[in-house]
Amino acid sequence: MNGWQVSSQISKTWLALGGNIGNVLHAFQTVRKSLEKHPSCHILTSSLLYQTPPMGPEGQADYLNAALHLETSLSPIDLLDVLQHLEQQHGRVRHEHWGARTIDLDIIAYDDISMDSERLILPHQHMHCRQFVLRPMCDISPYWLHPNQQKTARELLQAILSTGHLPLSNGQKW
Ligand code: A4P
Ligand code: MG
Repeated sequence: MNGWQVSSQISKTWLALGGNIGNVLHAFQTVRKSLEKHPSCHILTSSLLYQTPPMGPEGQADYLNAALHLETSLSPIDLLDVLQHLEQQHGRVRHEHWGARTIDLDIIAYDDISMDSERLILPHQHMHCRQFVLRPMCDISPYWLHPNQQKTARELLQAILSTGHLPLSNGQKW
């Protein structure tokens, strides 16, 4: 039995990975390996990897986006600390809001918790209107139910596509 399984409560969480500077694929793979090795995390599934048009300031390169489904015994805030530490290791410098970045690690959701604190908003406050989050989320948990919107990931993605947004190109394994 792994160490992580004997600790207190195991929760399910979904993470969004994004980035558009440097070797983003390598950064994603390194982050996934670090989470695999973390004693309090266990990766259940990885989404496919998507190349996505940038949202935010003009002139940015395309992004890569993906999502991970994890079991964890970390609390939401402790998980955020782990993710922010991984962002730092990958040279993440926070400057322009929605600007280019090496890697952005967001918690899409944690169990069916709905919270709004200074450091953490769950589910992620914009996840329900972003194809680059919902498309990978649909690979791993299409029937995940947004606790506030009362719609599944698949329904939220369908709602975006029905407004005329072009679907993303097919994803690939990573
Ligand atoms: N924070 C609150 N809730 C959360 C959460 N659920 N997960 C706080 C993670 N962090 C959360 O984030 C600012 C603060 O949000 C954190 O300190 C944390 O306490 P940040 O990553 O430092 O700053 P940011 O990047 O300006 O904000 P954010 O919200 O992460 O950026 P977004 O909204 O994710 O947008 N285009 C494409 N195609 N693909 C992308 O992935 N990403 C962005 C970034 C812009 N355009 C993109 C993409
Ligand atoms: Mg972020």
